[in-house]
Amino acid sequence: MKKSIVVLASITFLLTACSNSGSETKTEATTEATTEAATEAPAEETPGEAPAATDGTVTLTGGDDMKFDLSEIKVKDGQTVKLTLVHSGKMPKTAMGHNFVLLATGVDVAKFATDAINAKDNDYIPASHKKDIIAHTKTIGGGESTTIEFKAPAKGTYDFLCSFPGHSAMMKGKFIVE
Ligand SMILES: [Cu+2]
Repeated sequence: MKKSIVVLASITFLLTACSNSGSETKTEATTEATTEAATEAPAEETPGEAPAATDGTVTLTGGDDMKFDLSEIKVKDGQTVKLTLVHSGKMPKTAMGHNFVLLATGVDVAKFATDAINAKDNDYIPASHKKDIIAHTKTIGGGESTTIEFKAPAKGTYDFLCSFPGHSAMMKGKFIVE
């Protein structure tokens, strides 16, 4: 009986002590924790969100599934773009070739792709559209990669595609110069 009274007394004392001096510190602690959580959360998300590095280095991957991993590429005005095209598949160039073609503004993508079908001898780069092309890679097959460097065109939004026959329906995107 005596023991439980002592225990009760201690608990009462602790509770009193808490409610007296504790209320202020408790609020502070909660505020701190909230602020920390708020500032930490976005910082963790940032790396995964960026589709390309801000230094103009771009890696674009296409596989046997006939898809590019990026539908949007962003670079900065005046930057030298170093673009690496990676073919992550296993199929040969003749069956599943991929390239990257960046078109000037105002070029009809569908028309370009249609004309590219007849340009097999020139890596599917139609000579008649030379002035419509800002930059392009060679056409590669599974397991290969290729890198090109070019100066980013003027600020704006441009179309890019793979000009291998039939691929541009799936393999295309926007190249944005900010
Ligand atoms: Cu392709």
